[in-house]
Amino acid sequence: LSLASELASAIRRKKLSVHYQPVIDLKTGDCVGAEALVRWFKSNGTSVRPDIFVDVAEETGQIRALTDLVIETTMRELGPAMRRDRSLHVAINLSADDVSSGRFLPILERILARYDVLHEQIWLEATERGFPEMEAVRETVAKARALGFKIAIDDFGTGYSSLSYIESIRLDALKIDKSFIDSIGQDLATSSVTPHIIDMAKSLDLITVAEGIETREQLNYLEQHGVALGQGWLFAKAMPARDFVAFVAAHR
Ligand code: G
Ligand code: G
Ligand code: MN
Ligand code: NA
Repeated sequence: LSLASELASAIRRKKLSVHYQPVIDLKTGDCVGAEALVRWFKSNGTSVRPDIFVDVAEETGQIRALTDLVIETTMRELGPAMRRDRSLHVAINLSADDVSSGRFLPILERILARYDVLHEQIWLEATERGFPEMEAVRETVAKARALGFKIAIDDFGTGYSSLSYIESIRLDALKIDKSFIDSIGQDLATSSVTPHIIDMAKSLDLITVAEGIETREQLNYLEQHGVALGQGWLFAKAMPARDFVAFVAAHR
């Protein structure tokens, strides 16, 4: 059986899981939200890496169904906690196809209403590469923001977007790619770029989120440079919903 057809069957039978990585307020240490990360645990005990099967989904026309399943699972699992705590957000990763078609929006709207989650509690993440310079992207982003969703640009600094293009789209948050966080305190090619990436985000007046924080030194640097939020193994790896809800309760 090919990976593509196994994936089709897993999506159809709703056999994909979602894990949630805590997003931390770097000043207070509070958990303010999560990033939803899709997982595929097969019944034979093995698992497939998301970067592999998300690519397969994109190449074989299954990404729409995957995105829908992630949205539905996330709202079912985190909806009750998000209703109790309106300051809690969850970030959903979108593919380029989702962003340019905007097709997920009505589905997301319907599911939100069902679970009584507010638009502002949902962040939509798209990578810089998912933001081709297209009118359709601009339209989807504008429509989503008008509805109250927050838009975050993922893996910031790794794409080829010009600053003027980024500036021309109204966004809410910018997620600084892990490669820049890795370079903090190291002698790497990206080390000298990191403070500029942070300054750029601040000058654009966006919420800054640092990805992949693994050390206390990185945390201190980011906090001192005014980065608002962060995720990484220093705090927690992505975890099942039940564990995430307990994590939030312990970190508020
Ligand atoms: O934990 P990590 O290995 O989860 O994720 C690997 C890659 O897969 C990352 O680039 C991440 O953005 C992407 N990814 C994880 N979950 C989703 C999802 O639900 N949808 C899409 N489109 N990408 C995802
Ligand atoms: O591309 P995106 O940023 O959506 O993907 C997030 C990816 O980063 C996921 O694969 C997630 O598991 C991974 N990740 C999150 N925090 C850390 C970290 O501190 N260290 C490492 N190595 N990976 C991380
Ligand atoms: Mn992401
Ligand atoms: Na990222």
